[in-house]
Amino acid sequence: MFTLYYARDTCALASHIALEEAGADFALHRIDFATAEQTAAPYRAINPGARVPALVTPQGILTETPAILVYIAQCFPAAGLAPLDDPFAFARMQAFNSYLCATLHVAHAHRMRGYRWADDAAAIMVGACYDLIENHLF
Ligand SMILES: N[C@@H](CCC(=O)N[C@@H](CS)C(=O)NCC(=O)O)C(=O)O
Repeated sequence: MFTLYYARDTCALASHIALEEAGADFALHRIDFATAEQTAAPYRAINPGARVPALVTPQGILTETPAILVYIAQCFPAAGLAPLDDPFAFARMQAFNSYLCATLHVAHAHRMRGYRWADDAAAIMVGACYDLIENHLF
C-alpha cells in the first residue's frame, strides 16, 4: 500500500498516472497550496523540501518524480512502464525525465515564481525548454 501526497495541477500528476497504470494499491493525500500546506510542519515531516509529490512506501518515503516513477516501474514490471531490460532505452527515458525535472520544471517554476530567484525577466527561459522538447527530445 502506498500513499501519494499531491497537489492539484502539479507535477505530482505523473506519479499519480504511474500508480494508476501500474495497478498499484494506493491512497491519495491532497496538499492545499492555497493555504501553503506544503510548508506546514505536518507535511514537512513527510517531505522536508516542502514540495509534492511524496510517495509513502512500505520501505520509507520517496521524493523527486524521476525516482518515484522508476520505483513504481520496478515494483510493477508487468505493467511495462519502463524498458527495464534495455539499458540504452532506459537511459534515454531517464534523460527525458531528468530534463523535465531538472531543467524544464525549474524554468517553469521561474516563470510562475521567478521572484524567488531573480528580478530580471531575461533570466526566465521556459520557452527555450519547450522548443528543445518539441524539436529535439521528442
Ligand atoms: N524536482 C521535484 C520538483 C517538485 C516540485 O517543485 N513540485 C512543485 C509542484 S509541481 C511544488 O511542490 N511546489 C511547491 C512550492 O513551490 O511551494 C520533482 O521532480 O518531484
